[in-house]
Amino acid sequence: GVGFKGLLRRNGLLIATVLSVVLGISVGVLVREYATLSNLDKKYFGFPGEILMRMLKLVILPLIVSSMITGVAALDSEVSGKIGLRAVIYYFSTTIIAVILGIILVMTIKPGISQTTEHIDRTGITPNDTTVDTLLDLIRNMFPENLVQACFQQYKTKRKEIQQLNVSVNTATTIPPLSTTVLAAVENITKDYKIVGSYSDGINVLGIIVFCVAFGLVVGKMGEKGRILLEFFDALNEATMRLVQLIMWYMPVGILFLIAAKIIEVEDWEIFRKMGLYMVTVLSGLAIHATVSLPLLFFIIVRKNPYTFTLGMAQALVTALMISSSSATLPVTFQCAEENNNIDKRITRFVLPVGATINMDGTALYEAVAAIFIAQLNDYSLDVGQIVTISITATVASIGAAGVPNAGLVTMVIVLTAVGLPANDVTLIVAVDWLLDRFRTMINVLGDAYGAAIVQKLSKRELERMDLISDVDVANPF
Ligand code: DAS
Repeated sequence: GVGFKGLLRRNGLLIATVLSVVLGISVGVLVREYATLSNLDKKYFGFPGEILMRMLKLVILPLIVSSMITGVAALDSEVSGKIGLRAVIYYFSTTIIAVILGIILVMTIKPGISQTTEHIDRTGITPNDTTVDTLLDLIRNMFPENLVQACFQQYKTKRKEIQQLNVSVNTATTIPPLSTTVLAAVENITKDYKIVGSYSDGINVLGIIVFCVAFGLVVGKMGEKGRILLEFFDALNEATMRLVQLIMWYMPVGILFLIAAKIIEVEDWEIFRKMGLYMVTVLSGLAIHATVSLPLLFFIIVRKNPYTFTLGMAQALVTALMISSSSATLPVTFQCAEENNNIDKRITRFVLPVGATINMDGTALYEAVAAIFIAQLNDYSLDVGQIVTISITATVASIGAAGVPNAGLVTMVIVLTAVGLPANDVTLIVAVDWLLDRFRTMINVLGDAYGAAIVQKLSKRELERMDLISDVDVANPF
């Protein structure tokens, strides 16, 4: 009846996307088992998926610029200050909750105890300047010297080194001793900061956000004179969101090939048995955070059914699961938050881009678990002080991680060096990172969406007051 048809129409795209995931996995498994594909064919398999990633990344820049500027300008500075503060308090508290959950789980399940690796002499790595450097660079990234360069500079991101790390796991029969190569490679990635902080595959997101907040505040105060700018960026936002709707129709196709190619490409499935308990620890932490901690906080503050809200975000969650990038999922997160969950544009435009860059509950939980797992692997007993250090550095590292694939893996070096753990065990973690990254990215996106709903609820008075005066206030384009 109407019900089913209505459901199909409303969720048609979501159903098609989920079907394409299932189809993609089965095609991937079938091709792996029964087809001998040349490297060339394997590359072709991934091509439609790569096109999807590129389309989503392409709209990140106009989307962030237009939504941040209009979002900030629509709120006067006092209100945007309050909303920003609420958002930051939410980000910190949910991230800390995630880290504590992760530490409790890894200390009880103890995944690292069961698997022993030969003792690797910890040549007493002392916390080096990586942590401080990364923090300084994070701040440095917020003030790009040149906006054009920040918007369009193409980086060679260091994902290649991570792939090499992968290779070293597959080929190495034993975990390499504290080899300078691995340590140097991972440190080199961190030093390069192409992933840490804010570079999401070609644009410096954090730098652009800081500029847009300042610019939006100034334009919002220009009254009639600023109107032309506000209307321009509002139209740009509208146009970009329409573009996103078109991209979303291509999504099922792109996702099918993306996941199929990934299944075909992965060589070593053996590692999943070896790292099984570790993965269970991470995945159960993420699951509890997503189904208990966040919904509880949501229910206490928003007083609505959190699971309906999560269902409204499903398209964005599946996207995040498939492309492991919060930044590239941002267009879909906007779409779901505004269309399905009716969150006020004045909130989403302001908090979603910031959340996608600095609010990563999944990543923080993952880094705390991985660090303690590595300590267990090396039967390296951590004292309370080091546990506290891990929770702080995991939080900072998750803020420092950009919304791109593998970012959480790279910033984990900060956590490891902070407690003097051998960073070379990262090679073990790397081998399963491509799968765990998807799930932690999904939780990152869910945390951002919940944040928008919670901040909106906490800002109800300000928004209502603005609705009252907005009829007279010409500068407000909404
Ligand atoms: N993939 C990152 C993201 O987009 C998360 C991570 O790497 O930890 O959120």
